[in-house]
Amino acid sequence: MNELIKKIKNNIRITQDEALKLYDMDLLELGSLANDIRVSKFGKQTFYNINRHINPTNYCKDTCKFCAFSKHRAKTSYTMTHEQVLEAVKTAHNENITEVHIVSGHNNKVGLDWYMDMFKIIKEKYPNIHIKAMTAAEVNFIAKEYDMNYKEVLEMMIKNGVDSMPGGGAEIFDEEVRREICRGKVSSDEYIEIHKTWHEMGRHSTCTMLFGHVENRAHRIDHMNRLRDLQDITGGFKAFIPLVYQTKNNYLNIKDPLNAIEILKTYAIARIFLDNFSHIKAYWVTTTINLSLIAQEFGANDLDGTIQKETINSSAGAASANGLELEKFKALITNSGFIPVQRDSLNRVVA
Ligand code: V47
Repeated sequence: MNELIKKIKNNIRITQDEALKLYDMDLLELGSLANDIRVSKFGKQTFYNINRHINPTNYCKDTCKFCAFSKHRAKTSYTMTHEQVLEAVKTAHNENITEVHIVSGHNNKVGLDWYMDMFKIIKEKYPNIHIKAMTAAEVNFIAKEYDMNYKEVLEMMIKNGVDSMPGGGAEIFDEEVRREICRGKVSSDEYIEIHKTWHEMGRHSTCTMLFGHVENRAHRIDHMNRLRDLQDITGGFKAFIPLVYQTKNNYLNIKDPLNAIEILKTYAIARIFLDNFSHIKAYWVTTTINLSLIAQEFGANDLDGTIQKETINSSAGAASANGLELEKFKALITNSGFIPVQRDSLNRVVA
């Protein structure tokens, strides 16, 4: 272990085997290594943005076992009209958001225009709001459904006002786990190819990892490794977001959710292993706000945003349905000893 610690302290890239070994390290020792890296990059600054999540439809042709959001589990399906989406953006605009984060089910009933016109209408009305929309899973769905290649879908998104892509749909890249939890949706290679193509078009995205279900530690490291490899090539990822699996209302039926130690170790390892990523996000929605604040000491430098409304994770048990009030959010960061810094969707500081 001493050699490995020396390597990390000297900022030398670690291997997958070494990353796996870090799980055996004492939590506080591991946290301290990750914190040193965090402090060297950002000091005590913790970044957040003022955003609004919108999930315009839960109708989904796919059935992911971990999902409580889609109509398969929610039983009732809904699809918002463009007017309803616009109304949600209008309310959020009045509260000074800089970003809308839009993720939908794979709805094969509404047509391609429903997706694209939604972005166009928002952009026309609110040109200053950054539209972060269309996960790689949605891009793959549209491409297959309408017989298009990825580049054509991505170009269409840009033409209609999408600025960046969110990281949803990554789950766990290991093919066997993927077959078990989300058979039939975007494959790992396709996820990587879609983000790579997007980056090559000069655009940015974020990436995620859903953990704490049937995967093991090695699967998590393999997942991060595939992202690190792509980041070496394109540099297009703006953040890595480990999403803690929420146990309620879904088909996975996991009896033992992860404990805080395993979650914090995963954040710390992400900070150390992903040496080519700037922002490691402790998405408070799935981590809980209390643990997110602690994760600031374990390598995380970003807590996402105020969210305002959230459906995907709150359907599965997260306490995020109505977001967090901005002043309270900032006070929580400050009272935990960090400095809240508002950023935009591309990590630039908002004055
Ligand atoms: O893709 C679904 C995940 C994702 C569950 O890119 C679940 O900045 C936990 O991707 N327990 C959507 N997670 C959310 C997402 C996201 C969130 C915040 C920031 C960003 C970003 C992206 O939520 C889905 C899926 O991976 N999810 N069900 C569940 N039961």
